Amino acid sequence: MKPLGAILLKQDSFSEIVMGNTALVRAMLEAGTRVVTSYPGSPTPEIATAIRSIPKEKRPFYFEFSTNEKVATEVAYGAALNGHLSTVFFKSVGLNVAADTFVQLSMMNIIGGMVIVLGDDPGANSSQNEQDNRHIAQMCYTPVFEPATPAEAYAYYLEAARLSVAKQMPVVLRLTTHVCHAKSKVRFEAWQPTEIDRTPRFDPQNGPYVPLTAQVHPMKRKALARLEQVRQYADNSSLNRLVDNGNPDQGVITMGLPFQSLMDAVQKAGRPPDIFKLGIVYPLPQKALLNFLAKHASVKIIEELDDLVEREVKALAFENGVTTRILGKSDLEDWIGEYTPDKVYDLLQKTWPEMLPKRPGRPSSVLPAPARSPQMCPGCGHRSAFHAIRQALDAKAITVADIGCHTLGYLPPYEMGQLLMCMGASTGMASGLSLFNDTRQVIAFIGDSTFFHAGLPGIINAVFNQHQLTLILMENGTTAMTGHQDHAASGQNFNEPTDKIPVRQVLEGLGVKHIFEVDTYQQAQLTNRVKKALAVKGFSVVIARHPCMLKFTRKQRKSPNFKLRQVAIDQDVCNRVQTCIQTFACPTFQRQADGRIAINPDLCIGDGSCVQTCPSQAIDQPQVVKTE
Ligand SMILES: Cc1ncc(C[n+]2csc(CCOP(=O)(O)OP(=O)(O)O)c2C)c(N)n1
Repeated sequence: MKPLGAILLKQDSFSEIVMGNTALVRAMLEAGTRVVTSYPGSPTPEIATAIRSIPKEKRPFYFEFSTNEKVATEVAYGAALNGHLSTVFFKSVGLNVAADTFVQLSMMNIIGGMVIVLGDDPGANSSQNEQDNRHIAQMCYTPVFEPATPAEAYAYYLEAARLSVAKQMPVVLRLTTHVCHAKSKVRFEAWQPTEIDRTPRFDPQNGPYVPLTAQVHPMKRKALARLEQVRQYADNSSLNRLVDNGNPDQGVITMGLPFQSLMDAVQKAGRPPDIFKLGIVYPLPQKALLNFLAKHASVKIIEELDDLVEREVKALAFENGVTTRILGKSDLEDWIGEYTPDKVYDLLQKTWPEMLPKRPGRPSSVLPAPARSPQMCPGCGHRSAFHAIRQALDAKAITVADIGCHTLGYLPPYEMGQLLMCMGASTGMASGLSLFNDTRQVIAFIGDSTFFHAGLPGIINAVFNQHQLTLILMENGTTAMTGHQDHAASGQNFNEPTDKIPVRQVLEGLGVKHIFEVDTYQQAQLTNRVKKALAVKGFSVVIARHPCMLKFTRKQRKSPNFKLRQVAIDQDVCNRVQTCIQTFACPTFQRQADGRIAINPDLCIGDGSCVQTCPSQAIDQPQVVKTE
């Protein structure tokens, strides 16, 4: 089988089974996209994986992971002003970070065109909420396309790019988790690489680009006028389509994943409803929808998360005197979670009980998959850190988490990180918790990617306003949580090696006076340094450093000289106090039926960070167990 990069670069038309995220990359090539930027976050990082599969010298566009979503949006916007079609992609909550820039885009003449690929996450599969970003796009007068399958992700990107270039406006391609990650057959068109135009074409005459005072209203008028043009375009676009089942009584308006689920459910319907599938979810095709309403006695709106389409369709019907019965969300659960085939089946059944039989319950012989709680990897430096830091804290200490692998410190037995908000929020929240507080220690955590992403302002604030807290900077050299993307202190960007921006020097530059550094495997030393940091008057930082062991061992295992080492338990010495399980909690340690503790050979990576944690010294230093 050909490598993915070679498949993506094929010049003839072809079909392939691919993930939605991969299909997008081919669409970027075909559309002539020249600049792509991102900050990692599920469900979109595999777009970068597919980009990486194309050798750099054959990639007809520039790609970077920027320091955060706002910067990524600005880089893509700047490139578009030079005439390059550009794309920025990130996860749902990334739009909050990018928002200050994103809200301005619709007022600008984006000469090269710009597609914003948004990975929304109904179900909160890997996000701290399930925000519906259609709201934000509406607030910003920006069209939103929503595909339902990988094939549509490909086709809709191409159309979004065409529209964006034609109207010189931003267009959002809103994906949801299962459209990004689903795999299905996609037919790709032929493609010819074209020469990159290296003339910087920025011209202020193409603007205005400075939205100040008198300029704001004309610029806003332009944004609204463009949106109106897109409304008319939406009415004629084949991205909105009718599935005509010849049913004048019942119709459904839906889009995206709920459409796929609905198509599944209606297979069992005696008399299926007509379906209006929206591909452009903002602005809505008003004439086509009015026509659909007028032709049906009752219309159900099946939309994941919030009721945006429902409200607009109801308003449309009201304004036009249409008396069709419009059925929207009926209870709280309709606002929550993904619209899976089962959920949509039940919704349809509840709306029109005669249409479908009730869904049979799960046979008692089929057990649900056991719930697995998330946990840190064997050898994770964060585990050693939590184990050691716990010893330095009073029982009443307040511990504030940030987002990253270290968030898992909130789990038992570590129970560190009693509150969590969003990226970069830990130092600010901890600063607030330190006010009028002379009795409880306050410590905050932050990962190194988050430090650069959104952590710096909180730290500057803590220095500037002299807050009394200790920040633990968990430096593992990578953005571990989202799949090991490089960041400013990794010594490597997406394209090439770079100078590291050392976190210590950044902290010094920001005016942090009390900085302690330690490798997290040196647990006693770490406990000690945290105690010292807590004793400082004012703001202090402990850099708790250890490479991400998942990344490190993956690399090691590829070496021809790799030798697998593992620890062992000396059963004669072990007195079964179970510190390894109860307190250190590396998943490698497993309790046997007879009460003995064993090492799981599939998990132990032989890092030996556990050896120091056993009070009876029953864990032997790692020894070679296998040579590959
Ligand atoms: C605004 C925003 N963008 C992206 C993400 C996805 N995300 C979760 S944690 C994280 C960073 C993790 O890296 P780091 O701070 O270095 O911590 P580590 O996982 O390496 O411990 C990212 C990018 C997010 N939650 N919010």
